[in-house]
Amino acid sequence: MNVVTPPAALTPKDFTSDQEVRWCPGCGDYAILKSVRATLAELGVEPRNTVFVSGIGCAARFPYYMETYGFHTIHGRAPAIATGLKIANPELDIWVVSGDGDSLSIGGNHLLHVLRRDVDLQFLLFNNEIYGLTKGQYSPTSKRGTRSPSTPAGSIDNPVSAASFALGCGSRFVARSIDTLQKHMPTVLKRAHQHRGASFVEIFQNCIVYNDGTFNRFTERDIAADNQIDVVHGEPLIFGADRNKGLRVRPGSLALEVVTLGENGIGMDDILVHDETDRILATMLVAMDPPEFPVAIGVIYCNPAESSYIDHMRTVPAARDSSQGKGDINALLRKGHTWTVG
Ligand SMILES: Cc1ncc(C[n+]2csc(CCOP(=O)(O)OP(=O)(O)O)c2C)c(N)n1
Repeated sequence: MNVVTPPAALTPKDFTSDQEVRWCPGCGDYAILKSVRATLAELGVEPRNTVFVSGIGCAARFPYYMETYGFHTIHGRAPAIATGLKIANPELDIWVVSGDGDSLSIGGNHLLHVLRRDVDLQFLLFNNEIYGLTKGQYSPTSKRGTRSPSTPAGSIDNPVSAASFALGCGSRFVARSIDTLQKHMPTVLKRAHQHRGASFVEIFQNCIVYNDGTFNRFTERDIAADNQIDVVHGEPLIFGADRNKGLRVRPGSLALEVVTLGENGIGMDDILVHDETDRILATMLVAMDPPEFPVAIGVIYCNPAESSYIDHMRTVPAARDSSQGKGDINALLRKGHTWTVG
């Protein structure tokens, strides 16, 4: 009798390429790389079906470091390449890795379309609020007043919120994590992978050289618990070092407010319960910022659809053939006005 040996489970090392990682020492990208490798091993995905697609930037060096297929493409165009790949081979599991400049500046248009089309892939936006690779110019997510080589007197542009943008594009999966959260990030990445459609994950990533500490207001160890809220579907929106703060809708308004349990008669019944399918709640959660509010991380919005972009694409030729018959490209080219260039 033949005995079939089950394939050995893959480990993060199996997703590690032989390329030397060339990010600055202390860059948040290392922690994200570690988390992604661990997530893929835990998911048990096959490297031969997995593709990492990136544009240009420090974050975009990611595909080199993964023992999977990969494309290091052109600035801001990873969504277009990834869309083409998915259409050509829907079996592929596609992860796009991009920086905030790559995806919201030159690539803003492309990000918009991959999200609204809902192409089945995971889009990871490493947000460090700066251009890292080109030595620290301000980016579309940089805070107003950011001093950089391109804005020595301080930027006068209002920043865009990556997660609000994704919701505005019609993304049906919007989540967030932080580079240093090695336990949290895999849970978010696994949910993103599970979701059919375009999953958008913003990862706050510290650029130690050009924008060090830009997220300290909610990532510093001693204040993190009071300035972050990890939202979990079906669970009350509570946070704080003492787990005694919560979010509720301010009576008589359409706004959120932070309340303290046990104060002014506030009890658990007053606290909102997270519903990840609620788009309006998601819109309010992604807009929160310290010091008034904690920053929301976790799966903020997830609204599954029954069919995917690829399913729809398959129905188009069938509908066309049944109404107009099979096309003939030769006949089409020779139809109507033709001319010969002498
Ligand atoms: C067409 C084009 N324009 C500009 C550049 C220069 N450039 C390279 S990376 C980059 C921005 C990178 O910033 P970001 O996407 O935030 O990624 P990070 O390096 O911070 O990870 C720019 C403007 C380029 N390579 N190609």
